[in-house]
Amino acid sequence: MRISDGKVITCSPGRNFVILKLETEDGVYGLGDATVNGRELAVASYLNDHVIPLLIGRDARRIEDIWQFLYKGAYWRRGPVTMAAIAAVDVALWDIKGKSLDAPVYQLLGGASRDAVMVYGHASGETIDETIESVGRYVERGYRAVRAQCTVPGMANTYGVTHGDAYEPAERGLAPETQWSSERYLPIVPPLFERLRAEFGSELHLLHDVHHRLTPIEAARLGRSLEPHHLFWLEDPTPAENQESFRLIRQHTTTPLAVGEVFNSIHDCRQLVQEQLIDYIRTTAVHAGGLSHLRKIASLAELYQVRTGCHGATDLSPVCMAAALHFDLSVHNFGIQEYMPHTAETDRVFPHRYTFAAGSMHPGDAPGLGVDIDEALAATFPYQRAYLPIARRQDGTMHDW
Ligand code: GCO
Ligand code: MG
Repeated sequence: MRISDGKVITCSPGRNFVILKLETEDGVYGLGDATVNGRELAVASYLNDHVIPLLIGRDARRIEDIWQFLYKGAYWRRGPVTMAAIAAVDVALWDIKGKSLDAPVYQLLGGASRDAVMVYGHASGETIDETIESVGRYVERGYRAVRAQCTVPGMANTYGVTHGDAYEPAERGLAPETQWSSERYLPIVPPLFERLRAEFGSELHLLHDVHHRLTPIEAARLGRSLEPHHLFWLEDPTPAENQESFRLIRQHTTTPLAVGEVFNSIHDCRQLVQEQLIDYIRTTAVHAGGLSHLRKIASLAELYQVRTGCHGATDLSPVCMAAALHFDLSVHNFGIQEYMPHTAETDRVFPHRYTFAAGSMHPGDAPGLGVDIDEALAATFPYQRAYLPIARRQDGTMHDW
């Protein structure tokens, strides 16, 4: 079962995606997601110019060997571009294996460990009242877990606040500038969750994303002040390059922590997991080396009772979403899956078999990943340059977005 062709498809049905399609001489093909939001074409070039030529003629069944070949063979290892490219190959090969064995990928990963996968949706509002209404709409749709974000007074374009359901962090054109003030942000979060608990009772899982904005001691203070409202998790409280800073947060609060959407290797997760500084690891298939590498991260995490919480924003294509759901359904230490529905155009370009019902999702039982691409339709949505916003403090200093 030799790989006979590889093609990179860049398209923009509402937002940019980079998809790898690998074909075998037997006529079976597989898809992998290679989208790195705001830096898409770097991965497209890495695949086209450096990876696809190496794949032609290789046995598509040897997934682990091809993974190691691309990782060790690059010499310069890791990093988001390299790991997203390896991920795309890996996920496409799992798709091919599933199709050739007539089995959904989750069956190849050990079979279902649960009936369905609990997901969380994204609620937000300009005010606390609006955010409560937004959470209520998710509850009405059956969600049992909701992330809540609220505009920081005086800060237009606060991270995570949307108008309508199709929240999209990247914007076409050049990177927009937003403002940030931790002083204004910190006081609004505890009253938001106090009101949400009063409104929705203790069973609804509530989540919040700090998006790397606070210092460790500010994060510790926020975590402690949220303890009475028992969040499911507080996400990315501080940038995680310096993982020791999580020791400080952990010393001060029992609010559960989730980190890792920007990680791309098990080595990025190692200290946080082994020192039990976090409760949920957020890596997902595209940015962390594909299903093969994600399974290793989850196995490491399982030893320390850290559970998975795969990133699932709109910049992760339906191909990645499907891969994540096969992983989530099978992995023992699953925690939760993020779910931001894609635009109608994206759903049309990527017909898929995964479904949502009663706050949970299922990848479906089609062979492989259960997701396809309509290439002719994709071609009608050409790539458009787009960037994530940047953030500056009120005196103009660059801040983590
Ligand atoms: C999340 C994330 C996203 C990221 C986005 C960047 O928790 O969903 O923080 O909203 O900002 O994926 O491309
Ligand atoms: Mg996040």
